Amino acid sequence: MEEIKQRMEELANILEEANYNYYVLDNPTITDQEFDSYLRELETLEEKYPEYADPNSPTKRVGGMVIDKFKKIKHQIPMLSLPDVFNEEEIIAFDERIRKSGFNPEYVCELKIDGLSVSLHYDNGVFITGATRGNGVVGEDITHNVRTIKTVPMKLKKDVTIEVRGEIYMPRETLAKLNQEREELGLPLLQNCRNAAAGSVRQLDSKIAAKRNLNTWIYHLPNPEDYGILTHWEALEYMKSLGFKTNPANRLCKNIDEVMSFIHEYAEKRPKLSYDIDGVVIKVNDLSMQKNLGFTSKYPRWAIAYKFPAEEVLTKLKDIIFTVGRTGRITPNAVLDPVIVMGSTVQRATLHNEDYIIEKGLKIGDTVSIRKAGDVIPEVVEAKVERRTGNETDFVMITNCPICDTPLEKKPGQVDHYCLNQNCPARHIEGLIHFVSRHAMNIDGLGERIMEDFFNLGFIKTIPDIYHLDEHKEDLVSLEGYGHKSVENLLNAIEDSKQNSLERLLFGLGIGGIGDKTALLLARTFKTMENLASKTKEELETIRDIGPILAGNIANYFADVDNQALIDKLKELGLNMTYLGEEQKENNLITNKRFVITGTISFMGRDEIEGIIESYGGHPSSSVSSKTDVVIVGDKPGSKADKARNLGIEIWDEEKLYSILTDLGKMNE
Ligand code: 1X8
Repeated sequence: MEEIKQRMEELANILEEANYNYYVLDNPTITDQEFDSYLRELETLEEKYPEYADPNSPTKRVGGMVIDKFKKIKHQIPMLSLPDVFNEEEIIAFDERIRKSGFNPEYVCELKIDGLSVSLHYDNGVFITGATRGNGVVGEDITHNVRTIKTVPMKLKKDVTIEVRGEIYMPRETLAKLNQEREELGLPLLQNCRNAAAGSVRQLDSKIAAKRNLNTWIYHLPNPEDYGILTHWEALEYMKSLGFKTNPANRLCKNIDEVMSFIHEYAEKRPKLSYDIDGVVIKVNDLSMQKNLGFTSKYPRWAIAYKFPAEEVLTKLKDIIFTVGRTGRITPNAVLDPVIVMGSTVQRATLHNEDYIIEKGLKIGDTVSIRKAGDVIPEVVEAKVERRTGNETDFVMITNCPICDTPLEKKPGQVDHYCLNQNCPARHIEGLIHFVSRHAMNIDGLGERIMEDFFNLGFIKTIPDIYHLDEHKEDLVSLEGYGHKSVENLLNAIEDSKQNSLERLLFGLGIGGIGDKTALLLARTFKTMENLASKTKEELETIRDIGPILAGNIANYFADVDNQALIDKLKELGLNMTYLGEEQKENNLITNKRFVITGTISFMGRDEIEGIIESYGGHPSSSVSSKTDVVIVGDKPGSKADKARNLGIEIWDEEKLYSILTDLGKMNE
């Protein structure tokens, strides 16, 4: 037996070493076949002798561990953030401030990785936990996912007890591939590497993180004095010697001029790196100097993060189109040849107003430079006049509303043009957003932002337009963040919404004072739209909970010819106008079953879970009895869990609930 245990340890060591050589040093020492054969041997032994299986075994790198919630981990030393600086003057000022304290510092320059910070703990060289930064004081235990990251050693090269910190990131290429897959599956695309990495480590099931090709750069040793270390550079070397992946770009700089050269060098190299960075971190090298400089209430005084200016890229200004806001304000928008800025595709940018365009001297057909302000909202920086061919056309401000053709007005001293027509359909946007919202027609994929976009693009101007969206299928597919599959899903969701029960449509119409509860009451009482529309104010008032004001609103709504025309149109389009009783979505695990939830569910609020159960025709209830079909047990469950067990009632733990909700498409990521 001892021999078997020894062989298992030996195999684990061989595999861990091979893994280190391959992933950290980028220098394979054994063939894939050899690796696989050792791995299989170890897997077989672990199956046979589970008592010897190590939770940190190389076999666990593929994931498989599922947790039911994220435990909190308190950081022994808070994980601080760094003060950001945005220009060279501020870097010089940082250096001068330190010199004024009587120091002549060396600096370490490092790349600022766009990922998420992580703290790793080892006990006698053995990996124990991985935690996110969280709020800096308390983070989340992501140990199960960290184990799947190949560059995180499970066993250090020395048997030290240590904490190190660094960044988990997703390589750019991995994000691109992942988004390609998501596009094919009709899932929303991930916006950048940082969100993708953060989303990956916040998975309960480690199989997902294992597939995300996450990687690490380790850059901080919180307790250097415990290891006799005197400079940050030594700390980096030490962590490297233990088997951590430290960034080869790190550089020891003798003075601030060398710091500037580093910054210039990496501003150049940035686009060619295989991962996203958003700046350079500059740290005082000498640890006693660091100690002397100390901290402000929020930040260390011995380090800063220089943030690169937003990346600028060139593209073509194909057109300028105008949108009308809720207040009637007109906004010109640049229509651009799609281009990738900071990892996401840009094809629209706001041009604010007429003056802004005139000031920048933009012509349609110009080559323009684009950047993301605050790295999120794209903006046009300038026209590249030297690239003009003579085929550009002058910009001309419109004089009439692009939606209703009313002449635009511009008040003296103001820059904005307005459409002041109270009945301009542009103002209907709020009503449209309400119509598709969750408690109304509940059309998945038509969120507020998207409705505004579709409105501005002219695809949806009135409620019936929603049901004609399929006519814009080709345009939709070409939009940012959309693929064939997601457009397909959206159009299906719209089509499906035609079958909604009457109360959803009633609520969606936005009749004054009619909330979702009243809409349900009306639908239950009158059964059909026609019947409801035929009632007088007096007749409506006889219903319990319907007062004179509501009754008046309803009667007036149906007396209006425009509203009558709208309802006729919707009927023609095939929208259901009758009360269907219980919602019609079905799922054999939920429909017609009685549920009780006890304890806290870590990933979703109780209301939301109950809402989903109801939407599938299940019945949430608060007390367990022999009639209860399923008890969902979260953290700190009450006596209900025991009662359920005694009664032999089916129990779903968080993991089971999570997987069912995932199957129903109710979990993001
Ligand atoms: C954040 C980061 C640091 C480093 C790299 N990337 C980051 N995102 C580094 O020191 N090399 S330090 C840091 C922080 O202290 N908040």
